[in-house]
Amino acid sequence: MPDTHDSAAAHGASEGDRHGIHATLNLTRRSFMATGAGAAIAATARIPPARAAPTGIPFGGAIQFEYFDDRPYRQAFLDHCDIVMPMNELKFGLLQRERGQFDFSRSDTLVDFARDNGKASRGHAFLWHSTNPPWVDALNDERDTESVVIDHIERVADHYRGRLASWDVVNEVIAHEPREAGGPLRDTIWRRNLGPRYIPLAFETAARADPDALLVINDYDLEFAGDRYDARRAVMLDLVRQLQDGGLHVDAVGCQAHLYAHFKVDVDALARFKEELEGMGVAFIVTELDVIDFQIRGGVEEQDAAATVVVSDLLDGVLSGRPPLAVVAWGITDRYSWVDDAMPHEDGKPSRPLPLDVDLRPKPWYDAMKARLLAAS
Ligand code: 9MR
Repeated sequence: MPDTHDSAAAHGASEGDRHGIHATLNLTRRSFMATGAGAAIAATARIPPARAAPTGIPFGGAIQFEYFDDRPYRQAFLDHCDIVMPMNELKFGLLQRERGQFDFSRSDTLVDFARDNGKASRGHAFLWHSTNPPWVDALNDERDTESVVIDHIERVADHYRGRLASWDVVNEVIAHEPREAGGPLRDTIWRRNLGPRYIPLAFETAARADPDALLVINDYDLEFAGDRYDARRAVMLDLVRQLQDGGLHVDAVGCQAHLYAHFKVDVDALARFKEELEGMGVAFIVTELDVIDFQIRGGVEEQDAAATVVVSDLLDGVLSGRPPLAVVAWGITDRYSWVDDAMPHEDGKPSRPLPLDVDLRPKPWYDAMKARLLAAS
């Protein structure tokens, strides 16, 4: 999970920092693009065709293997979603716990469930800083790390070729506070051993391994109002530009949209960000929507009212310009979510992060969102 999500407010940057964005952007073209891993992909940007246009913007949910035996839970994905994707089961540490030994059993169960029921699915994620096995965290040699990246992406993409519509190629590569020393990229095992070139290396390998999957760069905190969020949007635009300069395809930017109910979405900045991406031929996808309401006082009514505002603001930004590829929620019901584990209410009141409550009843914000997605085809 984003390591310091809960302290986002504490990271509010000083005015002076704002001017440091580009000064700290150490992605020189040379270091960034030195992938050394074969021919570059054609530079033509492609906006993927909108999917399922006649029935609106596709809605999805992330499903978890550990709750798969809960039949009503499973059924809720079939009742509500066009896309059903594994939440955790395609992460590095779950697929390749031991080096060279791949276990696709859990992820296959979920991807097959989606496909057998006529649903699309998507992959999350080839490279992340979290949920890596101990042997990955112990890597310390550049060439060795490079071969691990290439081998993992090739094996996994190959296994799922034709079965996943898109892949989060890299996840959360931007530093939580990108203007701090060491930014703008997050310090990860991949960056430590390979430098920033691990990002184009991952995109190049993924494009070769599954040429038909849409390739997504996925991150959080891209939607709120404030200097740190402006900085994160700027870094994302720079990353996409540099990947394209190197001849690589980025099909879409994934906006996780873990929405703090007490924060303000910057609708205009989000719309502008999306428009800039569209200008570069890059689409937009909401990948991990949920509502984080631990700061909301009162009861269910207050929680749902705050959620309605923050989700509606997000949609105002996201639905301006071209339709997003999809909106995917990070779960489906409040029965199971990371939110209460990571950011519980002080008084022990349950969070209400997801489209359906614990009894699988739709929230008002979910009904409103579904109507807007349907109308936006
Ligand atoms: O919701 C996921 C939780 O079940 C896992 O334990 C955790 C660690 O793998 O990851 C959570 O999902 C994260 C996602 O992969 C990336 N963005 C933030 C999500 C919430 O932490």
